[in-house]
Amino acid sequence: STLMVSAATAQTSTPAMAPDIPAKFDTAVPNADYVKRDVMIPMRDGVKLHTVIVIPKGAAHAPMVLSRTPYNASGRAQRNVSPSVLATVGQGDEVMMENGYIRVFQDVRGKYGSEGDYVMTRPVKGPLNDTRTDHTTDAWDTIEWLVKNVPESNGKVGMIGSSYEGFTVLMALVDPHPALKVAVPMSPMVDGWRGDDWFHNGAFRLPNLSYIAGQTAAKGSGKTLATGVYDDYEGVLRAGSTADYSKQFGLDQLNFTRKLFEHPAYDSYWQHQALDKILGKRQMKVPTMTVVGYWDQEDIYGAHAFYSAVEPQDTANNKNFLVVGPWRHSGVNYEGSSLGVLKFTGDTALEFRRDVMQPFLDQYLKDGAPVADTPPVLFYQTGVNRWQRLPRWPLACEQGCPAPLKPVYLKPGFKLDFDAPKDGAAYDEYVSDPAKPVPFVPRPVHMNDANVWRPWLVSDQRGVSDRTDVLSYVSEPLKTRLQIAGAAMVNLYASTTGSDADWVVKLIDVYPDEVPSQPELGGYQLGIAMDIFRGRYRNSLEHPSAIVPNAVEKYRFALPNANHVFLPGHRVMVQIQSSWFPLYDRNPQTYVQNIFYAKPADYQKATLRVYHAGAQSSALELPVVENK
Ligand code: PG9
Repeated sequence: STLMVSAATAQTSTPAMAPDIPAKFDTAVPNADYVKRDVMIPMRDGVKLHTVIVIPKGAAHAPMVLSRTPYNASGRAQRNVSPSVLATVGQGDEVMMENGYIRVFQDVRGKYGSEGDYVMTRPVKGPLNDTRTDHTTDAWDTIEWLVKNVPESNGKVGMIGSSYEGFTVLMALVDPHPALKVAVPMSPMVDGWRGDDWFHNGAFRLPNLSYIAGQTAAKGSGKTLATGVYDDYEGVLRAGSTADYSKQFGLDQLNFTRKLFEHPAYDSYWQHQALDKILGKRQMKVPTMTVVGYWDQEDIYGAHAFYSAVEPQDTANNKNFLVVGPWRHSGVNYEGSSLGVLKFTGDTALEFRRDVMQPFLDQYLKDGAPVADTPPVLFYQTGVNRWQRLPRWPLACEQGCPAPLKPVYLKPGFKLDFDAPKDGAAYDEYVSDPAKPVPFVPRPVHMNDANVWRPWLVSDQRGVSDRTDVLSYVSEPLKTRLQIAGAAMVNLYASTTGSDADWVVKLIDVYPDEVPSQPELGGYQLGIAMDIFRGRYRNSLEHPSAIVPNAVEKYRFALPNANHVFLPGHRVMVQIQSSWFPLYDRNPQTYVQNIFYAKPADYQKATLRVYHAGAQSSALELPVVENK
C-alpha cells in the first residue's frame, strides 16, 4: 500500500534514531525586506565578539548604527520573527530603519555569543584595568572592522544605546574611531556610586542583587532568585543585612557582589571608573546627544553629570546636546504618551525619535543630509507638558547660571515658604525604626513587577505622607506659577540619637483637591525630585564618619534635575524620612564599619530632629526661574 512505501522510503533516507536537533538551524524568512549577518569580529587581543548586522535589502551607501550590549545581540536584533525589518528591530529603531539605516548589535566580551571574560561595566584601561582592552578599544576595533567589511555602508558609524548600552556608547568616546561620527547615549550608567544603578549617595540599591544574578551567574541569561516571598519588603526585612540576604541565594560567591561589598564608600574603585570624570578630561570629538528620562528610576544621574562635565569644552555649542523627556528608564525607546497616572501631549518618545534624533543622526551619518535644527537642550517641561528648546542647562544653580538658587524654608507647623522662620518650635522630630522602614511604594512590594518598578517615581506620595516617621512640609496653594529649572539643593540641619542616619528628601507637587478633567489626580502628591543621602558621608564621600549623637549637623546634597511648573492652586511639599525600603538597604542607625555586614543588634530605633530656626533653618534651595 502507499503507506508502506512511504514508511520504507523514510527509513532509508533518515534513520529513525537520527538526532532531531541539529547543531544550528534557522528557519528561512521568506520575502524578508532585510538580510541579517551573524559575524565574529576579532579584537586586537584575538578575542572575537559576536555581532549581528541587520541590513535593509538593496541598501547602498547606508549609515551604520551600532549598539554594544550585555543583553543578547541576537535578541536585540529580533523583536519579532518577521519578514519586516521594522518588526525585527526594536520599537526605538523603527524610524532609523525607515530611513534606510544598517543596524548593528554586538555582544560585549564574555556575554552571550562573544568570547572573552565578562567584567561588569568593565573599567577603562588604567588603575582598575591592567589589560590591553576595554570598551573603548573594543568599540574602536569593531568600527574599524565594520567600515571595511560591510560593503552596503557609507563608512560612517553612529553609536546609540540606553543604560548599560549607553555606558558602552560613552566608553567609545574616550578614544573614538574616526569613523564614529555621532553618539546618542541614553540614560547612560556613568557613576554607579553617586546616583546611578548601584548606590545613590552611598545608600545601596537592593534590586541590584537580582540584576547581578541575572547578569553574572552565567554567560548567557543568568539566574533568577528563588525568593519564595511575593512581598520583597517582607523577604528582605526578614533576612537582616544585605550580606545576609545575599548569602541565602549564594550571591556572596559572585565576584561583582564581592566588589560592591568591599567598596561601600566613594573610594578610588568608584572614582576611577566615573565616566563624567574621565570624559571631562578628554577632548570632545564626536557630536553627542545625551538623552535621559525625567523620572528615570535607574540612571537619573549620569546623563546630567556627563553633560555638565563636558559642556565647558563645547564653546562653539555644536557638540554637546541634552534631551530630557517625560519618561521612565529607557522610556525613550517605547511609547511615550503616559507614565503611570500622568498623560502627556501625544507620544513624546516617538516625537523625539522622529523629529529630533533622526535629523541629528542624518546630519552626521547620511551623505548630503541637511544640518538639523537641534537645540543645545531640549527639555520636556512638566506641569505644563510642553517641549522646551533651551540654550543651556541648568537655568538656575549655585554659581554660574543666569539665576541663583532660592531657598524655600521648612517652618514650624509643617509649613513651607520663601520667608525664613522667625519664631515657633525649633525642630520637628520622628522616630525611625529599622524594623518598620518606610516602603518606597505601597506594600506588597514585588520588585520584579514591571508595572510597579517602571513608573514608581511618579507614584502618589500620599501613600506615606501621614506616617509618623515621615515629615511633610507644605506651602499654601500657589497664587502664581512657580517655575524651576535645575537641581534643587538640600540644606538640612538635623540631629539623631543614633550615630548614623539616612536622609530621604522629596520635592513634591501637590495637586489641587479637585482636578475636574482627571479626577484621580485630585490631591495627588507627585514626586518632582527625590533622593537619598547616607549621613555617614556628610563630610566626605570617601571617608565616612560617625554622626555625633544629638549634635545638629548639616546635610547638603543635590536632588535630581527638574524642569517643572507648579501651577496656581497647586502646593509645594517637602517630605523627609529616613528609609526607603526595599529599594535602598536599611541604615542600622548605629555606626558600623560596613553597613553591608551590619549585625541584627546594630539596627536600632532613633529619634531624628529636623531644625527650622535661626542659623539652623533647614531649606530646599530651589532653581527658581522667572516665569514667562
Ligand atoms: N540600569 C541597568 C544597568 C546599567 C548598568 C549597570 C547595571 C544595570 C540597565 O538598564 O542596563
